[in-house]
Amino acid sequence: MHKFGTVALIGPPNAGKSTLMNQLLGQKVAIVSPRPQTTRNRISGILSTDEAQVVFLDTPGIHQLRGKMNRFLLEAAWSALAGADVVVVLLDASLYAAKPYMMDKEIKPLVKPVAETGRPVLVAVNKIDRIKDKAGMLPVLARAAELWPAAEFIPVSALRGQGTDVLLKRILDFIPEGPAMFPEDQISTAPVRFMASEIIREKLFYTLRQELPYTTAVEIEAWDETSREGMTVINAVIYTAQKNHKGMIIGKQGANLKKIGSEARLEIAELLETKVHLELWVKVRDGWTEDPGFLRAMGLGE
Ligand SMILES: Nc1nc2c(ncn2[C@@H]2O[C@H](COP(=O)(O)OP(=O)(O)OP(=O)(O)O)[C@@H](O)[C@H]2O)c(=O)[nH]1
Ligand SMILES: [Mg+2]
Repeated sequence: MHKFGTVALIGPPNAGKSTLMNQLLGQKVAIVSPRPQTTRNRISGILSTDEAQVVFLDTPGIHQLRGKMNRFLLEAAWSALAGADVVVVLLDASLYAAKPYMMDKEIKPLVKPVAETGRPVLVAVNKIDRIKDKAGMLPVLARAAELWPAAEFIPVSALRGQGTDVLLKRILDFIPEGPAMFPEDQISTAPVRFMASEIIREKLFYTLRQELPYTTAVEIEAWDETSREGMTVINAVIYTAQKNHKGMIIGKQGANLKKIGSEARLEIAELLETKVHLELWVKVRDGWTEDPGFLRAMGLGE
């Protein structure tokens, strides 16, 4: 018997959704950063084994922020619930152990929309590796069970891979019978160009301070595999919504751009399994985070 199904990964920002997807796939598909609102799209990751093919949908974190881009992010997140066979909710247990008052605020907005899917709910209580005193988990689990009586709770460390085998086994229990829909070696439905732009965006999160990454979007302008033997030449534009951010993004004597470019180039080369020449440009696009046309052009929003 072979199984096929879809799993929505949903949860508050920074809970570890993208980390969990990468861990379950054993390969990096989704970008990860220590800062909230890293993921901006619904991104698929495909796990193929002899017994099953499972499509995971990583999503932007559910938050209460305003603005057009944030509305598009929420739409992308909620849209993953439609058609999912199982919903996996990620929670950051280490955050709640330290700040119990965050729990109600972050969990309550999730319960009703998830319940309305009528699908089984597995709650992955994540980042347990960060909780030194395991007794600190008990009040977190108790309150989570009160807020979400219908859910099943599974402690995990998405980063270290603790408990993720138990989670995967439980997910598979709910995946229906069906043939594989994708070739065995296909890891995502996202095009490589998108993945390259995401890698650049990830490096922005690691290199730039404060709100700078949040004003940026990345567009691949040129992708040339033929002009130079054994090399893919990529031109990418980093858009910023604010004029005064351009210089800060580039950095002193281009230091930031150089760092972002060289880190991204290495990782894109690994993804493409070829040499890569990457050129980055920074352009100002006033207020793009409020411009629906531009947001759609960037793949944000349907
Ligand atoms: N210690 C520890 N850190 C983790 C774990 N899972 C995720 N992290 C870290 O938490 C941060 C956020 O992880 P992401 O996977 O980007 O979180 P996300 O839920 O996808 O965040 P958004 O896309 O912003 O909604 C990163 O610094 C991860 O390395 C874990 O199990 N243990
Ligand atoms: Mg993410």
